[in-house]
Amino acid sequence: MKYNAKKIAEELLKGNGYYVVPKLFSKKDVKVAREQIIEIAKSYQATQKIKNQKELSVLSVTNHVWNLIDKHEVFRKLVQHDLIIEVFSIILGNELKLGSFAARIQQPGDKRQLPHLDYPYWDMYKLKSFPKYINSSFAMNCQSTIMIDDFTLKNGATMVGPGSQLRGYFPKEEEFWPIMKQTTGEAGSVMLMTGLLWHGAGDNKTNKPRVGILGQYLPKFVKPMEDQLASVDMKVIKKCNKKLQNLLGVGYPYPQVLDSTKLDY
Ligand SMILES: O=C(O)CCC(=O)C(=O)O
Repeated sequence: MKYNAKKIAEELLKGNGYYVVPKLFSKKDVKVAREQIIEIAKSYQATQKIKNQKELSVLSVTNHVWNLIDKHEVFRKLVQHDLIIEVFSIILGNELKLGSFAARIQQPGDKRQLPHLDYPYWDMYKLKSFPKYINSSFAMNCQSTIMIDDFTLKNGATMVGPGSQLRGYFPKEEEFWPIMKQTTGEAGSVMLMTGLLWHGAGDNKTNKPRVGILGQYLPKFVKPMEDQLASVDMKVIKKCNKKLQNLLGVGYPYPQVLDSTKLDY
């Protein structure tokens, strides 16, 4: 299926604020990704202090597996899908950077999240810590949510507030719940949005974990949330193609020491 990246970008910016691309990723890639995420999440059980033994019966004690780029080649493939990069380059500029690529597991029984914005807007409830007149005139974050399991109304498919990306302020619950919709889809589908869209994971009322991968993409001038160059092994980075190296920030020159008296000759 051929998608029109410009139209999708327009929908994220000026339309409903989100777009679900059905089954963008192959069953094989999704299976490998799921196996990897589960294996890593399970290994956390051994290293984390578990207060409640019952937690051992679910997939893991964690809601996140961070730094996926370092963990397996399948993630290095998923993160740079042409359609995602094309759409997000229109919105963020063609030197966009990866802010984070992490699995998020909505565990059985996990309650819905409060509606929120994503980094760097996530704490915009502290309005004074942001520039005066900050608004939604341009986006400083794009998010991809890759559905590693089917996302359903029962297992906590991501909740969104259609059109809320235009409001430019932190979500108010009384404004979110009346407009809330859930973004369902089969495993391998991806939901695209900007970090300005009011959203959050839904209630997982099933007895199985709901796994997704959250990809955070930023304009080149926003500091990434995960320090890619410090987190991903240099041996892995050297083997990445140019497109992924650029996403990880290889060669991006700032900040740098420009004061010659501080340079080590
Ligand atoms: O897992 C989801 O559906 C959304 C998660 C999310 O919005 C977050 O953790 O910031």
